[in-house]
Amino acid sequence: LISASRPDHEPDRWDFFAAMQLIRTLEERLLDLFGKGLLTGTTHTSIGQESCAVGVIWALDRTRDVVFSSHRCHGHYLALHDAVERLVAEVMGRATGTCGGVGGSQHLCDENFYTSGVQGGIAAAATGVAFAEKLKRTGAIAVPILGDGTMGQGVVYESLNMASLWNLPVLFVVELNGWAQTTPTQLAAAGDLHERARPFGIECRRVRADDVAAVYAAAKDAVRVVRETMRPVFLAIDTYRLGPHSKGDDTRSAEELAPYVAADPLARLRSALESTDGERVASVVEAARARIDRAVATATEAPAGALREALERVAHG
Ligand SMILES: Cc1ncc(C[n+]2csc(CCOP(=O)(O)OP(=O)(O)O)c2C)c(N)n1
Repeated sequence: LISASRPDHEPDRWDFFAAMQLIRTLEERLLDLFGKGLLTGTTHTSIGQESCAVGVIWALDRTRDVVFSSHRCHGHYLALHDAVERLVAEVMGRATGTCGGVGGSQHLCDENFYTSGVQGGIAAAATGVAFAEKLKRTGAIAVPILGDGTMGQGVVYESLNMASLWNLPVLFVVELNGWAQTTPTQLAAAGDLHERARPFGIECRRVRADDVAAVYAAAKDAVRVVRETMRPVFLAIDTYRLGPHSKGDDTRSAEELAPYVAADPLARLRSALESTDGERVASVVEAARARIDRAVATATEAPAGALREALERVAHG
């Protein structure tokens, strides 16, 4: 079974590829299902940003670290818990979904994984959880994964302040994808976002998302520092969103996207691996497709969750 969670051994390029391909396949399928009118609500894909999810999440201790993600959360969730079937059922509003179909795409809650569609709130939640973990002496760290647009939210700065002042084990991650919905980051944020946490006395690090192994190495070292020093670290990842903000809402032209499509980290990894073993690449791609097919078929047959049931009652009397 193709898996999005970290293997027991130190991951190699094939492991990274399989996990990123599974995330891409799932999210392309979700867009397709929305297009066919088979899903309701909304969804935000991380197409083009999969190396951030896999690189950061695989650097964590999955058994105790606590991850907080945003509206763009599927990749983070799969990299942590590999719960393809529960996620598909959740987005389809089924009782078998991660949250019984009540949370949908943006509001997942599963053991040490939480998401919220309210921009910035996760920074404060993660800071509070880090405080609790510190008091309990668990050795766990909290990891809020934010977007560059969310760096305009005041609560993020309150959280950076408290995390630094109280020496809390928080790894603040920001995925700098250049856009907040339809607003380019450079029209909304003054100064250098890579250095945003420095005035709070927080060490700022950066990495490019082009190479998932580099993201993994940078995140691993940042996690080590947070755990050893019990101090927050701020990790900025330069990436790019290749898909629309949510479903069809893309104001960017094909010319603007073209160089980023050509530099797609997943496509580049795939062609590097194809030059060593094309058949193995094809079988990874096929295994991802087959797993998503099965997950969609199973969820389609599953009973409706409480929210969907209530909505259907309202619609049909
Ligand atoms: C408090 C709040 N304000 C506004 C929104 C609407 N909103 C949803 S996503 C988004 C853009 C977020 O941009 P960014 O943080 O860069 O993340 P990205 O979508 O690029 O991953 C906005 C403004 C929201 N969900 N919450």
